[in-house]
Amino acid sequence: MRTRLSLFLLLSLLLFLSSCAVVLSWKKEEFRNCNQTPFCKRARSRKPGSSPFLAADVSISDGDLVAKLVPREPDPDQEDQEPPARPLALTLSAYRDGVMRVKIDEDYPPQESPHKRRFQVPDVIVSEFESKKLWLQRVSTERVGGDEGVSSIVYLSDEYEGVVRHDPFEVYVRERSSGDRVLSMNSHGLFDFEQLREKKEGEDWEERFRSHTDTRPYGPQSISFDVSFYGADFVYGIPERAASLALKPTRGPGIDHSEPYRLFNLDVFEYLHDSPFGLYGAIPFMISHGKARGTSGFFWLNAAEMQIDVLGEGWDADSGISLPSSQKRVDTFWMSEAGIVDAFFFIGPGPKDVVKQYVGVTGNPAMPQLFATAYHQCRWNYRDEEDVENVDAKFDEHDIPYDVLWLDIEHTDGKRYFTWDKVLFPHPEEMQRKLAAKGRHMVTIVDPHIKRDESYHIHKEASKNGYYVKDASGNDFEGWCWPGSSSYIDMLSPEIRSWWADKFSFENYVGSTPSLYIWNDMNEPSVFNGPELTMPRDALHYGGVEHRELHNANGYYFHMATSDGLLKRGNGNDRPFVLSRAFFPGSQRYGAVWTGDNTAEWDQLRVSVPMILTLGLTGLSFSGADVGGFFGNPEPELLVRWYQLGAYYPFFRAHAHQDTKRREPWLFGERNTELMRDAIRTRYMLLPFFYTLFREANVTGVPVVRPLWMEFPFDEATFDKDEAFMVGNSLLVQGIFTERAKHVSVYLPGKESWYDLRTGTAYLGSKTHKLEAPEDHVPAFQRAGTIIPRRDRFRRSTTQTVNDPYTLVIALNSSQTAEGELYIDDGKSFEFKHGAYIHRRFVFKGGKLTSLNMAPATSGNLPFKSECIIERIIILGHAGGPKNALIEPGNLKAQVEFGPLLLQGRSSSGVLTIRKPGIRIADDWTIKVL
Ligand code: NBV
Repeated sequence: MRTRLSLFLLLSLLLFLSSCAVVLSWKKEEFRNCNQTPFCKRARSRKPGSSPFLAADVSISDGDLVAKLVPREPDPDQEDQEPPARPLALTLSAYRDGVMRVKIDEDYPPQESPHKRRFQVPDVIVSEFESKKLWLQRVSTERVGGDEGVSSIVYLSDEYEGVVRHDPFEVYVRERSSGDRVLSMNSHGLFDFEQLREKKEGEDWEERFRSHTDTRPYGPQSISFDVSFYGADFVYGIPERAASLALKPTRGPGIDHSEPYRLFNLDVFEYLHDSPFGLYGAIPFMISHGKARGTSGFFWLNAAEMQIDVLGEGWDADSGISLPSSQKRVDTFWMSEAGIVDAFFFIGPGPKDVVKQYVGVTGNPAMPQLFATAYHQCRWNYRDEEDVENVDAKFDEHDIPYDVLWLDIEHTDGKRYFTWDKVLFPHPEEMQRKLAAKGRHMVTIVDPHIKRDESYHIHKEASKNGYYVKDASGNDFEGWCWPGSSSYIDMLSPEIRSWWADKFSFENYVGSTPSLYIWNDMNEPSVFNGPELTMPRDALHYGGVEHRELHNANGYYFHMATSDGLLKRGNGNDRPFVLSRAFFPGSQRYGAVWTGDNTAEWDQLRVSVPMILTLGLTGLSFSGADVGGFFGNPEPELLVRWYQLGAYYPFFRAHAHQDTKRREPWLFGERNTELMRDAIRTRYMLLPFFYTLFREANVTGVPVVRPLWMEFPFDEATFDKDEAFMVGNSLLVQGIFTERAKHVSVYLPGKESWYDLRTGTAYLGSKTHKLEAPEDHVPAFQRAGTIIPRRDRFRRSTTQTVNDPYTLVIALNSSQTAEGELYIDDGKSFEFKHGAYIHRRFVFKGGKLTSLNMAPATSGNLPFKSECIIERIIILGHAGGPKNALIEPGNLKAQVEFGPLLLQGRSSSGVLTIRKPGIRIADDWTIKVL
């Protein structure tokens, strides 16, 4: 008996170690490529023009255009093609603000109740979106050429209309005045829809990959179609992957063996820095941009595995299809394993319009607490309470501000989340209180795999209540993860989510305090012994939904339930902070994301920029990459450069794998400590600016960091740039991505000048500047015509800064004008939703700076008071040499100095400074320089 037990333990250990080995390096063979993925292979082999559908019975019903997609006779040349059995139902709806939606599903006759309905992802589209629906009244018909040329047309807005061409079937948006197309679907006749059907005799629906078998009880059900973006030079979006911002073609002349862009949430270890392979999250939203037309977007709400090809110019040369439009375009091809077509066409026409249209559907990014926008210190793992205390003390000793200390999986009792290792963390509440006394917060990790251990309360309740995801035979699905044998809570069910949310109450999460927030990792979900390290596709969720249909939204639901837990814990008035690794459209409503397990390499530092920019374009404005690189040991120079760049990431956190050497900022000699301190302080100094941008993202969806073309949409030189980025509309940051760089080239867009953030030196726009690469910062420039609010006093954490004065940095343009904003609230509650905030607009014009109230009178009735004053106004690029400043109301005088100024320890020239104007941030005032 004993030997049997030891043998079992040994085997378990071996299995565990082998799974660890698997997880410690990127193994291509672990993951499927398109050829090994039958639906992708089938779809990719289809020929343009092979779509078997045509549109019929077009009419208006309930304010929508409805039609049937009727199968055409099968093409005798395409032998393997399954003839479509029944018609499909198409619904086209129009929404205010430039959105058209097209849904295509099976057309179930009312008397026929199929044993399986295709999955439509619930809980993503926000309820306000429905209220924007335009009730279509009529459909007109257009005939070009013979009967085949019939199209049905509906009104979308005064400028645009939606068109359904009948045969061949095609849907597009076009400009009413010019007839120019904006976006189209199925213009190349690649639309296909594998309908659910009975299994034929002898047919084998099972799919095998490595040692795994997918039973596929419902057989083939994939969907694919082509989408064209007109007037486009480039397409962007569809995260997550480590690749360039402008998506490179994956198919077409001269492109051999490229994989399509994959959207399938996976736990990918040591990912490569330039690959179309999909990582932890999936947002099937693509944006196009071009000089001719501007910007448009296409979003497919579907949570199954997706693969997308960007088709290189000439890909359709011998297809015999020629589009009626002569506009330049980018063609793409979308394939999904299951679900329905629920597609959104975003008309733009500007980059910010498209992002707004997208968040109009999927929700605005949450407003983070102030502390969350500051610097976070993480490592796998801070060992014990003493370690936490020491690290915390060292930050103070070295005068480095930080706001949050993180605990990874080792803080738990045997990877049972919501518990503490009693030896290492015997006094968790006291530990958190000590941090809180310095205004600091703590984050602990809560992963989705639940240890199957009868003495673990979460497991006991979940198994008793039937809250786990089931395997294909209906038993609790069991997989292998950190705690050993584990099961996974089925977050698709609202009841189960609510149960999970209750686990975050202070009574249930013993040892948690109000300053503790949460980190969700492994929620793709990661299953060490599962196919491609995830859950089998035939596992079953609430309502009989197959995991294949839901997979990409799995982490989203987990994130949602966790965030709801923190909301409940704080009685709805404490803004949750939850960092998630997996994501889906809508995740922006629940918190931040990060780019997972990167490596301490220069190329990975470089790719962090396009990765974060892409996330921002697709709604996820609060994101960052592990500063320093998760795997491996960065050389001090790389670590310092990563801090210098990371200080501008929306989410700024240092993190490291448990096998790496310790790398807190004070461990690499005085000079490096100084450099890292300086980088972190730059972030703290700019926090008022960042927080204002987070609010902008919260209201509009426009991301905190932006590709250059979002701010300079007509400057073609910016369209494929992804080594530099904008913070808001005012700052341009250029990373340094090579070792011992002597020089760095920076392209400064636009006609106006730019001011070096440190020295105030002006540089001309529309020019590439070759600059010396400074050791002590990465180049950052303030755009002429903007005003940036700062706080220049250094404290231990943001909590201590609430009463600190502000500095305004005014960068004048060639007409001697500038504008900027400042948003402030209590930094933690939801009272801002009821008007408890200050939002000022600063305008410098005609030698006068004016502070205007931006908070609408109707914004609510809760006041927010601040006695904070402005202690300094710095004016860059002033033409004259004024001596005085006159402040109104009060007719007060303030001193003006002209000449060198210490900007962050460096001397600059030609700067005008108004010291101690003594004005309050909350008031209306003007300052005239005379
Ligand atoms: O929880 C441990 C790590 C975590 O530190 C990291 O940030 C996650 O991305 N986690 C992955 C699991 C294991 C990684 C090898």
